[in-house]
Amino acid sequence: MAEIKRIVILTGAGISAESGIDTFRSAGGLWEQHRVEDVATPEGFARNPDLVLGFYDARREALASVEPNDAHRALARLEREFAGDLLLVTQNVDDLHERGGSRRVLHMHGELKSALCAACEMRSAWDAPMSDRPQCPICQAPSLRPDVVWFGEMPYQMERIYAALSQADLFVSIGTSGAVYPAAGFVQEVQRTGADTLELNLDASDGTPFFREARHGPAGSLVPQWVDEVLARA
Ligand code: BV8
Repeated sequence: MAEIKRIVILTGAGISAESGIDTFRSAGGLWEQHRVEDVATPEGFARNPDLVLGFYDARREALASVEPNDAHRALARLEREFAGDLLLVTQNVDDLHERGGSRRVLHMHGELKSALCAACEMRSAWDAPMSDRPQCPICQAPSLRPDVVWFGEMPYQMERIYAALSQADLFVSIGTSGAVYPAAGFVQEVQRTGADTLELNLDASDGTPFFREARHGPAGSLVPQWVDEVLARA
């Protein structure tokens, strides 16, 4: 087994499921409770900002009543103890990776605890509702929106992600359905370089066929087990 020196990890809603955060596509999941077009597109925000700000205010508030789980903590341990390069990319807008101890987390779809001002385009750490149209801490305009990437918008730090994928020895996907691009296309990017690929997911995803190895089960047990293996080998 070739020595693993550079790892890129992609996580999705499945890693936070055992913490009590709804995933998107599961039965009763977020996309069953709300139409994607209404709550997660710039057009939906323009049409009905109260609906969208309320949707994200509720998800931001709910963060106070959930805790990171063993999968989040195991990835934080990997960051601390792995001697090689590690890039943790998440599609999640929750803060459970950071509360689990991870220091370097790339939120490619944004964060609930960040506000983006539509007037000055500056970002501010934000942990309060937006439905009452609070002022931007920087320009005072009442034009804050959730700092999340909606459908049709460009995800964050794509150059940095593609650069790391092109250098990776191993790409690991955890708790994602592989249904949303460009994230769902990362495994094929890596396949082209001949690097190794591993999926850790509750069940088969749209991307499973592209992974050299797939382990199916809850992230709370699969991820600590896999991290033990990597650190034992390093
Ligand atoms: C863009 C933030 C231009 C907001 C989100 C190519 C082909 C077709 C379509 C497209 C394409 N390229 C672009 C598109 C359009 C679109 C897209 O992909 N549409 C889909 C529906 C077909 N993409 C976009 O619009 C993107 N922007 O393309 O800009 C561009 C083009 C090229 C390069 C650059 C830019 C922007 C997409 C981002 C939208 N914002 N979230 C918010 O959170 O409200 S997407 C959101 O859904 C998540 O962030 C995530 O990305 C996505 C999927 O969710 P998952 O995290 O995977 O969750 P899901 O519920 O689906 O699955 C959970 C999985 O976990 C399941 O497999 C389950 O089995 C597993 N699981 C459950 N419990 C556990 C578990 N696993 C382990 N343990 C458990 N306990």
